[in-house]
Amino acid sequence: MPKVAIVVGSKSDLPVVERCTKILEEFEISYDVKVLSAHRTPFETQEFAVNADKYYDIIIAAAGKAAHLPGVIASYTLLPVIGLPIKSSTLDGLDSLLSIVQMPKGVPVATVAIDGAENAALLACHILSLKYTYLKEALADYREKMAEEVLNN
Ligand code: RP5
Repeated sequence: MPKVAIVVGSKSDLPVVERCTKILEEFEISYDVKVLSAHRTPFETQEFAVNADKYYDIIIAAAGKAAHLPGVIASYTLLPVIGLPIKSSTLDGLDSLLSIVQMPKGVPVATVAIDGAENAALLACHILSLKYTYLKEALADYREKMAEEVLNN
């Protein structure tokens, strides 16, 4: 069974992440949500990231402001990390986006849009479908439903 770790930098990020967990539930993918901060709980964040590949296939890391959490986690694991920039500041989330997407070469973080929680979950499904091939059919159905919704309106 595929398993996703969703890490948020603060409890205040949870409302956005709920849209992500909804999609994972639609695809019947199990997940854990953890609150870990790269600067407030650096040791716990490191411990999580170092051991993450024992329990998870992929990590979604959501953070706002100077959003170093996804990059820090990515530096400790070979699992793919999807960064979800949270619009949590006076800069409308542009700070979060740039902090996550502008990773220097060597340690990539796959970054989705500001508050792009649904796409973070869907991208995780696409990556997971390489290993758990039954997800391909579910993704194809999802796309088909989306197209129908557009055409029937
Ligand atoms: C980041 O700072 C979190 O990811 C959150 O988006 C932002 C604000 O955190 P709080 O001050 O609401 O805890 O670490």
